[in-house]
Amino acid sequence: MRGLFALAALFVAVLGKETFEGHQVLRITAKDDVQLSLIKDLEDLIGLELDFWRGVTDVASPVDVRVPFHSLQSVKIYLETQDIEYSIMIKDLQAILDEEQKEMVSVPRFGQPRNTDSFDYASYHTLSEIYSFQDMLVAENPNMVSKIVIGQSYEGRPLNVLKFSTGGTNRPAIWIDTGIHSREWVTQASGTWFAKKIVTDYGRDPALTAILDNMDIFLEIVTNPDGFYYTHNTNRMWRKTRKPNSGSMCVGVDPNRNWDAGFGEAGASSSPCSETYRGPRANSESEVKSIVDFVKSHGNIKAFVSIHSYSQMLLYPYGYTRTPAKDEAELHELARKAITDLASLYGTRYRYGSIITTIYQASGGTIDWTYEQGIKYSYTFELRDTGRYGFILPANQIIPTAEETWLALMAIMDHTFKNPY
Ligand code: BHK
Ligand code: ZN
Repeated sequence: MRGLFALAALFVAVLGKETFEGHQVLRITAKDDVQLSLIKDLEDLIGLELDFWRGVTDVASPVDVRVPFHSLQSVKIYLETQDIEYSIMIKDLQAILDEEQKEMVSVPRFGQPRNTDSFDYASYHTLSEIYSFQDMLVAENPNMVSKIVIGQSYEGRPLNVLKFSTGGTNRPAIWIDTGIHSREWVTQASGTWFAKKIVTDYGRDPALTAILDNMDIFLEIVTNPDGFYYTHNTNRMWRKTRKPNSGSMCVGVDPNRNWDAGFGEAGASSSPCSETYRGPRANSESEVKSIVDFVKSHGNIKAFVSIHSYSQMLLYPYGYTRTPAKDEAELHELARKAITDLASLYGTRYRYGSIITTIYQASGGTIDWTYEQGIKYSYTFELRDTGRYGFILPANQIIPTAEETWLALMAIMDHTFKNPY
């Protein structure tokens, strides 16, 4: 059996894309703590090759898990035997991936866009398309936008950050990143839309104009380019970095467990094959270390927003400890305001709170580190949806998602601007 999978992996490596035919995404709901720990036990059965899209939390929140075809029978029998409730969220993953692929190639486009006005914001794009989008935006707005290369990925790709600035030196700044988990495609797509929104609204929207007249915005759209390239060309469900792990066949580190805040404590895995592998040491991933170096050398970042999908949540520190952040009251109130603004557009409902109380314990996470660096307004978004499509959000939801998220971002940026510290 082992040999068969190794052979399958080899074929993928030689011939191209991994397929997900017959894979299902199950939503499992525990009715008590006994059932919850039975579900947790599934995480350790490596041979099943389960992929937890929404991890195990508490009895109140369901678990979403991608089950490969070869494990479906065993998993369903396991659940049914223990009388654990589940439903099928996605009955054939490959079918919706085919749909996604069809949209990417069939949407009428007038060749390659020559400028950012003709760029198709309502479609998903490849890495090279996003890289050329960034260069076009810089070329079109030389007085406001510049591209900073903060480092390179493990495979040697540039880690590009767009800087939006109307002048000054080392102004207080807002950081936004998308796509640190490569498969969360609606985030990179939203990041692209935000970039265009900033240059469009400056001079038109008084609130954004005031912010940009006093602060800089840094936006890293493709925070994990190796993973992103891999999601397009080899495995759509790739989450981690692409650095090999010594002593293991499994590749990659979870870049949201690799930061130096509670690193190595509960809430991350020490196994290289896990989707939440923390890495050999804090900052072992250059995609993480490059941001760490940038944040430290900048020294004047006042808000840090790291954007993921899916689940519809707005989260603040901490993830690794139950000790409340000292600014919890203010962070909570601002989150409430941000999600209220977000919901005003299309009625999309978000939950909000600290990471550990709202999702689960997670150590080595981005915003725990930024918060401990003194960046008070540290937030993580989990964008649409709540699981109907999960990471494969249809492209016709990109713009609505970006638009509503922008309202929440504006709330956070505006508060940061009006509450200097
Ligand atoms: C968010 C912020 C900090 C720590 C964890 C999380 C939840 C996030 C994760 O890293 O496990 C869930 C996720 O990727 C889906 O976006
Ligand atoms: Zn994520």
